[in-house]
Amino acid sequence: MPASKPGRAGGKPVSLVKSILVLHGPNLNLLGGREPRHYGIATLDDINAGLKARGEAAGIQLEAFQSNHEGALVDRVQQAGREGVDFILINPAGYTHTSIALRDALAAVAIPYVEVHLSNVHAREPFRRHSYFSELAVGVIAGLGAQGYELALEFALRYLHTKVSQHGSQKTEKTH
Ligand code: CA2
Repeated sequence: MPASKPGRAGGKPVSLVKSILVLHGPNLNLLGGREPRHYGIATLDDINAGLKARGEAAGIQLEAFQSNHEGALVDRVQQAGREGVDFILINPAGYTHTSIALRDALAAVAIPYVEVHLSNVHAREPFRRHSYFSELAVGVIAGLGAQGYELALEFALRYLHTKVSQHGSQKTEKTH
């Protein structure tokens, strides 16, 4: 992903090439090893490679970032705001249930996002049922394993395509 996109409109960097950031929270670097019952057998590299291939085929820029540190994730979200990233897919992992700071960062940059969880957080311990992120998310996917990321990306691609159509000349919706 470039440090900044060419051109600015209304103070926001703009580019014709859409970009999506995939954020992975703490311990997701361990995927593919322990706890396959909850999190499946795919490694994080497997998941990211699949998403990157699909992004490339769709002609968008896609970058993935994982950190075990809350501040690093906050910094990456702020950076995404400066870069003009168009959409975020985020699995905040354990921070789902604790991090007001990461939620605040997403609210501040106002980039639409889908919250993804590998496991069905509603079928596990009660503390996993509350998320600081769901209320601000465009949508939430949980319990579909690695496929959840793929479905979230398909949604994001269609969401961005629709947005371009609505704001460009391809508008097909009826206006009253
Ligand atoms: O289901 C999800 O995707 C979670 O976000 C995963 C988090 C958990 O705290 C959330 O409640 C639900 C935990 C990620 C830990 O990932 C591991 C992967 C392999 C081995 C151990 C942990």
